[in-house]
Amino acid sequence: MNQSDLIDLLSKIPLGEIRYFDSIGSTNDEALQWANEGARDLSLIVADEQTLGRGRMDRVWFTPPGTALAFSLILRPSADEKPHLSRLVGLASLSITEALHPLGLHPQIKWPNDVLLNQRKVAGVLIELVWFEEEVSCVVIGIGVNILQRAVPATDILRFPATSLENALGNPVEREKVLHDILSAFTRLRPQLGTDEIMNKWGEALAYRGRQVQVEMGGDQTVFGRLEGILSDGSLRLRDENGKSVTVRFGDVRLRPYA
Ligand code: BT5
Repeated sequence: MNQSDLIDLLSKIPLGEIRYFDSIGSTNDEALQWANEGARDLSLIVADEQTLGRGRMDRVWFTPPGTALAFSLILRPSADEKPHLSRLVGLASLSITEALHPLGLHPQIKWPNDVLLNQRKVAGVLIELVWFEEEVSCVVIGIGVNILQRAVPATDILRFPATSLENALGNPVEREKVLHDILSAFTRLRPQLGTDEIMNKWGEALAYRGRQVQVEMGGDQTVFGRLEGILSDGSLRLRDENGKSVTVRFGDVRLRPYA
């Protein structure tokens, strides 16, 4: 990968500026800084390796060189998009699932931010906001996808089983094509952010729908229930054992199948 090949590869997608790094701390950190310096809408940072890749709550995201996709997209949301920013994690996850369908794969979204193949995590999304006074001025959407099996960390550091596209397909896939297809899906889906259509797609792609799950809420609170779907703000809807509807909002949450 290099900057000029990336520019050629992505030339048909209406992106902002593109920056490529052989190695970086975290593409999200670089994107947050660039956003503050005035990056254009849909500017993109791609790295071959991350030495300080992050997940939610500053957890480590492993990105060894030559094995994975690690990139961040900077969005300057329009006034129409601003009421729906909590849906962006769904939009980003759906962009990944849509890019994997043509490979014959059947990915699912483990709410809130993981993409699974065969019940294992193949990709993660990290959304971070940049505020200007009382308003969000930019959103950074970080996406990591395990392309080769060498991208998958050792099991002892994993909170959930992980896999790669190489493992799911039985052969390596060209990561540039996956990057192209995710970004192309994202720009195609973005105009649907405020619509029911995107919520329906998100709901249909959910892992564990109709199944009993447990959600660890950070601290020591755990909620159990049947996973029913997603609310219009992207919260998760469960039905508990007493038939009561329970809403789980974003935060330090950890979803697991239970029975
Ligand atoms: C995520 O967090 O899944 C969000 C990951 C976002 C990574 C992208 S890469 C580009 C951009 N720049 C960044 O610095 N980050 C974004 P979370 O749900 O909190 O999951 C984190 C957990 O996933 C860790 O605690 C590990 O257990 C596990 N993990 C780490 N590396 C992994 C990998 N390569 N594949 C699968 N699981 C991994």
